[in-house]
Amino acid sequence: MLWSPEAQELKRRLQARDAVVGVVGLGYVGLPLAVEQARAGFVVLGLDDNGAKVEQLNRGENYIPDVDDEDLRTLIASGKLEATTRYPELGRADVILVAVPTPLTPNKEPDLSYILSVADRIRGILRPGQLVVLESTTYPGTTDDVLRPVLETSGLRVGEELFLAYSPERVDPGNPVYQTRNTPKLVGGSTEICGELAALFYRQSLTDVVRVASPAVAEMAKVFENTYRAVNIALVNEMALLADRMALDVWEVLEAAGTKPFGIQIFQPGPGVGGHCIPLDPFYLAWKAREYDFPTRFIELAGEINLKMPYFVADKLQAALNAVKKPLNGSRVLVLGVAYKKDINDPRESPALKVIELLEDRGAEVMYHDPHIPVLRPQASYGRTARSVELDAGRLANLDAVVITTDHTAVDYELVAEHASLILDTRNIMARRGISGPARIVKL
Ligand code: SAJ
Repeated sequence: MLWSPEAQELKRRLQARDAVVGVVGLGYVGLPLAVEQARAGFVVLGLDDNGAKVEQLNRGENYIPDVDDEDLRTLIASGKLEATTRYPELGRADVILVAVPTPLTPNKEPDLSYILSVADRIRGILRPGQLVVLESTTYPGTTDDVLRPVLETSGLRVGEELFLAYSPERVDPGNPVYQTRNTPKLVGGSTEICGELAALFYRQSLTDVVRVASPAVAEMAKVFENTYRAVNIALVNEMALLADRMALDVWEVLEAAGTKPFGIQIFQPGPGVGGHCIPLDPFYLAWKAREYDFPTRFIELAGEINLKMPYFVADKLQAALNAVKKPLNGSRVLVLGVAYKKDINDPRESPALKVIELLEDRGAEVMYHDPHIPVLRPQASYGRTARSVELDAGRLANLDAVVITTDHTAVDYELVAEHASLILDTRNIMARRGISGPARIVKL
């Protein structure tokens, strides 16, 4: 393995930790990553197109719950970390990490526009001796077949003067145990030397770095991780649909199955699948597989079942109201929790938004309460601004139903059970809290 002078110089800088690290995209992946690299001793330059975020960061103000406020303030004050919107400043970075969104187009095709926009804007400032690492979740082949050609229009050759790798983010927002620092990190280099340099870089800040043969192996592993979740969540959701038909308690069935000490991982049924990963990433693989005449039926079926769940929730509520001779049309309903999962403040792709839309379409008067989301702004799946209402005895007593769509910890479920008349619990939180009434509680 022949190390070019540029590769040797970069290796030295990484080992001495006097390399400058650029992080493009300062969201729930990029900011924790930037903080981790700065804590490891690198000078870090964060880059984001959102000027307000950049100003907020440069004032030492944090906006990502998984980042410690004090850590950020200290790193900004010490000059170890700074943010900018100006791409030319990345010219001084020895390492450039790219953590930008990889959404889907309206007809569920990969949207690489963010990655391509970054590639187009950095290729002009690339210089010999830089390492570029893509972290965004994407289909196998993106790094070598899409990103590499754009970067090489700079005239720099990957593996000689320029180094390229893929290392998927594995951030589980809100996870109290696994954060950026202690989550094993896959690294696949476009060439052997690229892989060596990328692994060396991450080893300076993370506890467990796993080298794989190529970017495509790492890309495929990451998409598989999220496909695994989407398929298994869909499986328990299908069990919930079937158990409902059979008048069985799916939660009891799954709890029983979960007593098996080996060979099973129990997922939980719910109102649907939200977030910016699980509903989207598997379709990156499905799209790529079509190029090989390969129908990924598990992915399509999982998507179909998970998308059914908000409709099932609306039907369940309609039936529960019907049992007390109340039409859903005209009923006052409180949706409890609009974040896509518990104890976070992110409503993206949240199934609760679809539930609200369906209930309103069926004539219900819907309001929401979410302790982490005081204001719900218009977004892809939700057309207007709404404000979280307070949970109080008077309001609860004046409702026809409460639908628990997100099982946030910071909610007074006893108060809800005390004053509401009907609760549709799509997360089984009431049973988990040992609450059985006096409200009538219907489970998914
Ligand atoms: N959900 C269920 N039942 C379950 C688990 C989840 O209905 O048993 C729902 C959640 O309520 C949520 C959605 O699925 O709406 C996604 O849940 P998630 O826990 O996968 O949440 P994400 O997308 O924030 O995080 C995932 C990471 N989660 C875990 O590994 C636990 C991981 O797959 C990725 O690191 C991350 O997406 C990503 O960035 O790709």
